[in-house]
Parts: sequence; C-alpha cells; structure tokens
Amino acid sequence: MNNHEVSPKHPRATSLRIRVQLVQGFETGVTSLFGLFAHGRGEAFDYLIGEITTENARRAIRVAAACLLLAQNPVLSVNGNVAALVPKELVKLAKFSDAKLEINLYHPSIKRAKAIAMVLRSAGAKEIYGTDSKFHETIPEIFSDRRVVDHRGLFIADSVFVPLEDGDRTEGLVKLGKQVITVDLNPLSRTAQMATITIVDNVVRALPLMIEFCKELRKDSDDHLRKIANNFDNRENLSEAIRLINERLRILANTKSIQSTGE
Ligand code: PTJ
Repeated sequence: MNNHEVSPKHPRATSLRIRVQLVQGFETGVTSLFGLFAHGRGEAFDYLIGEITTENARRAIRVAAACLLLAQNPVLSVNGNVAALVPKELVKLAKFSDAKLEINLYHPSIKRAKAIAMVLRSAGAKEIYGTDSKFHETIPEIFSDRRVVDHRGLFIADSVFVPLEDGDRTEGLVKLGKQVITVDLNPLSRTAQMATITIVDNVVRALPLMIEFCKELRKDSDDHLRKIANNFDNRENLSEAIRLINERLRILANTKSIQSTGE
C-alpha cells in the first residue's frame, strides 16, 4: 500500500483521488508545482458549486461541443493539470471533434512537455502539436511564455479549447479573433469572464460529457449546430453560475445543521 492510496470508505474519496492524480502528475514531471495551487483554488469553488455538473454547465458543455464540431481548425490545448487529470478524455475528445491536441504550457519546460507527450501517447494520441521548435510561432498579443504556439495548431486555430487557462492568454486569444472555450470552476476568474464559452464545472466531470455530446451532435447538420451555438450568451451563463452558488449558500446558511463536506 503506497501512501497515496485512498480508502473507498473515506467520505471525500473522489476528491482525494483527484488530488492523488495531481500529486502523481507532479511526481512524474507532468504537472507544475503551480498546478497544485491552481487545483486548490478550483477545489474551493467546487465546494461552493456542490461538486455536481449543474444544468447550466451542461448547457454550456453542449454548446461547446457544437462549436468544436462547427470549427474549421479546432485545437485542444493541453497543460500539466489536464494531462494529469483527463488524458484519455482529451484524446477521445480530439477524436470525436476532429481537433488537434497541442501542448502549451504556462510554465514551459522541454522536460515537462516531453512527459506530457508521453502521457498523451499512452492514452492513445497519435499526433501531438507544440513540442517541435521547428514549428514554433510567437503570438505578440500574449505576454506570458504561452505566446509560443505551433503554427500548424493554435496559430491557425479558429476555435480553441483551453481548460484551466490563465487570463492573459485567454485575452490574447480572444483579441486574435479566436473562439475560446474554457472549463473553469471559478466563474469570476479573468479567463471565465473573457472566454467565448465558459463551462463552470470540474474538468473531470465536464470532459466525459463533452465527448458524449460530440458523439451525439456529430450526426447533426451544421444548421442545427449553428442554432445551438447561436442560442448562447456567456454573460448570462456566468450570471447563472454565480446565482446558483449564491442560492446554494443561502439555503445552506439557513439550514439548521450544515453537513460538513470538509476533510
Ligand atoms: O501546466 P501549466 O504550466 O500550463 O500550468 C497550468 C496552470 C493551471 C497552473 C496555469 O494555467 C495556471 O496558473 O492557471 P490559473 O491562472 O491558476 O487558473 C486555473 C483556473 O482553473 C482557476 O480559476 C481554478 O479555479 C480553475 N481550476 C482548477 N482546477 C480545476 C479548475 N477548473 C476546472 N476543473 C478543475 N479541476
């Protein structure tokens, strides 16, 4: 028994298993140390949301799937956190949305990019962009190290899926006229606020659903997909996400015995 093992009897077993995945990601050089902090921030918001996929998030996931299917050049951007948490799902999503997978890191390191590529290959990825400097291109609109992208991937993409993203790059990508789809548990983050479509959910819950929607919607006409995509307003989506947290907290605050969900 290694010290990362989580007892299935633990009331917070699911949450603890996710943590273990990230710690293991860190130990194998996939996730950055900063990624662990980012996860903690996400976890806190997941508590507030109730650790469920809300109907609101489900709607945003369906719209995101429709947009990826409509795109000419969709790209899924992979960082150290999502590589540790949902590698198989990323590969499946790329398959069912005909999207490219590109490794793009906020805290870049060749060693980490290689480790992430290995994880994606083990999960079944055939082609991975972003690792060959021959194809690197710089986006001046982005100020962080993430400005270096693959000119066959993110550089020419019309729709980019950037789960757990930092605000600067989201802003830069939006400025470039790209459609930006993100997953962020914090509806108040700069990325959540700036993206074209924000899925306020945990990436471990959102990705399997996104794959299901892609499988289902890929049989539909572009006209139908456009109807789904056009019937969405990210401001309204974010307002609803904040309202749902607010409402949940109001109910909990008025409940006589609050059931603790803490470890
Ligand atoms: O691997 P790298 O170098 O590319 O770095 C990746 C991180 C995530 C460290 C980097 O992009 C970063 O610093 O991101 P931020 O600015 O901390 O933003 C991450 C956002 O994701 C925060 O708003 C968190 O609340 C949110 N978040 C964290 N874990 C999850 C999440 N959202 C959905 N699902 C999660 N599991």
